[in-house]
Amino acid sequence: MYKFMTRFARLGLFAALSLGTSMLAHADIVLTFEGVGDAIAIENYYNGGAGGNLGVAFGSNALGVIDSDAGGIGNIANEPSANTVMFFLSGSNAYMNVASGFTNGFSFFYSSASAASVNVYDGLDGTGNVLATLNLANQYNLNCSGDPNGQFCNWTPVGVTFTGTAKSVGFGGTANYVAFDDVTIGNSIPGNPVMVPEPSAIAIAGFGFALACFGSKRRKA
Ligand SMILES: [Ca+2]
Ligand SMILES: [Ca+2]
Ligand SMILES: [Ca+2]
Repeated sequence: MYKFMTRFARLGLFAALSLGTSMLAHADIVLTFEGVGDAIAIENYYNGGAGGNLGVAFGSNALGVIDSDAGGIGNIANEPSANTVMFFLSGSNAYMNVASGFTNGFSFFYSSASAASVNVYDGLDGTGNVLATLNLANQYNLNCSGDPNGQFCNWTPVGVTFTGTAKSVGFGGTANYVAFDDVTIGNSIPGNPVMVPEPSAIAIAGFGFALACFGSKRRKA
């Protein structure tokens, strides 16, 4: 019993420390595009605009598009965060720039009417080295229906991890075929951070558990 408690306590402390450091080391950014507007260029919405000062800027071809069922022009349904997504009407200048850089991972949900690829670069505007490539399939209408309207109704999460520091993402080649939502910077799993357990709460719970184990060990000793 004594040895079991000692080992358990170490495990608890290790879990608390590793969760606390790995999950707090970087802040993921999830871009839902809610609030951008309909057929409105995203541009600096997340770079000091109404979406916050997140340091994320888009080329002028990246548009916010709202579901037609919500009053916009979007031919979409079941979007991961309703009712706005990102869409490119033309392919040139289709870059997302993060001037201060980002690490670890990149991910998003997509609905695509064409096979396509998205590249992560270590330079601005698609310059430098390709750090990672995300391949997209033609899946936009598979096994889904509108809400009540919208042909781009099937959404797939994709993500990559990479080493180095990324500064841009090239969405070129996806124009007029792919809708994106919940673009997530710093994580290979896209999504709403509200749905992820609070790292500080986990760390504190882990620490509490570890301390309880240490305490019981001490009492038994
Ligand atoms: Ca719809
Ligand atoms: Ca919808
Ligand atoms: Ca959205």
